Amino acid sequence: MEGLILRSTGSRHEVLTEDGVISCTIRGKFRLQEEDATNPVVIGDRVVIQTNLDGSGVIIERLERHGKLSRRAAGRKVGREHVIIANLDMAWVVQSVRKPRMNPGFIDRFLVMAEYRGIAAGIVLNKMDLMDERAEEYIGFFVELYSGLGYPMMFTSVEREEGIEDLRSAMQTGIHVLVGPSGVGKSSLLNALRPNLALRTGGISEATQKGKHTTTYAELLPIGDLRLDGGFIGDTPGLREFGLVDIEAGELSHYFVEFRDHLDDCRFPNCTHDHEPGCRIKELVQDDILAVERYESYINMLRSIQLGDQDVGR
Ligand SMILES: Nc1nc2c(ncn2[C@@H]2O[C@H](COP(=O)(O)OP(=O)(O)O)[C@@H](O)[C@H]2O)c(=O)[nH]1
Ligand SMILES: [Mg+2]
Ligand SMILES: [Zn+2]
Repeated sequence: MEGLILRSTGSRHEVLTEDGVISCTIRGKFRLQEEDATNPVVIGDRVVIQTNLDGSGVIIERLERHGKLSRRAAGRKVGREHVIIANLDMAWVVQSVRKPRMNPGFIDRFLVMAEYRGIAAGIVLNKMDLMDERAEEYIGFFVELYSGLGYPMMFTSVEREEGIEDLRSAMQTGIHVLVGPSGVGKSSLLNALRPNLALRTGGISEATQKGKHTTTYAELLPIGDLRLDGGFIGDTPGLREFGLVDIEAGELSHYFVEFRDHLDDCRFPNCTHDHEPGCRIKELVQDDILAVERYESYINMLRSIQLGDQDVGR
């Protein structure tokens, strides 16, 4: 029987099947095949299980993954891949109008990682109730920029219960995640999307304007009815952003969607669009055809990669 991993705690895995949720262990042999990963199954994995007479189950196979989200493992298992969620269909970066203010550098890093991993990306702009004239001017420009690039945008206010229905509709099928810095309202959005479930939301500290992070274990939460073909949202601890892990300087420009069509027009085929003469990208930036804000993000990320410090430049 096939199923979907909803939650993994230690050696117990909750698997959604046509017959409901079945608590499973993993067949010992299966574990050994996974030498390069820290965790044999993660939320979002599609698996094959066998059921026991007592109603529990055993995972005997993991189906091929697509759209996985991972980071490098730390500590004892350093260097191995630590997969956080598998079969991710869409990642939404959450930003707030104010407190904290929308951060285009964060959005660009997120979009680049999503492009690199082949995961569809969207932007949720929360705390629309905090919009004022100054914020409007700053944000209006970026709203146009990102929608122009083809990224879906959602505008929400948990406070006023606005835009939540639109976001919920966009999540009716597939596996989604909300990614974003502390305090932008991810937990509040999760609560609003799933009114039956009360997650804890961290209070925002006036001094630092940073909310508390309260998620403690990973799980897939159904958006509507609990069905295999329904929509899910992955709630995972520590998923604030995707690092720039593994992207090489020479390929970075491919993940800026609006650069792609012009990359063959630079004088040098290995142009990094930085200092080289005859760079078409720089020309288009000077002519205001490509947004200088995106180019600056590109250069910031390029520097981070060149320095080998893939988390700076934020
Ligand atoms: N004004 C306003 N505050 C919000 C909104 N959504 C969340 N907040 C507040 O922002 C703070 C951080 O929210 P939280 O959901 O914990 O953010 P998280 O760190 O991204 O999970 C809390 O005090 C929320 O009540 C909103 O739409 N408008
Ligand atoms: Mg939270
Ligand atoms: Zn160039």
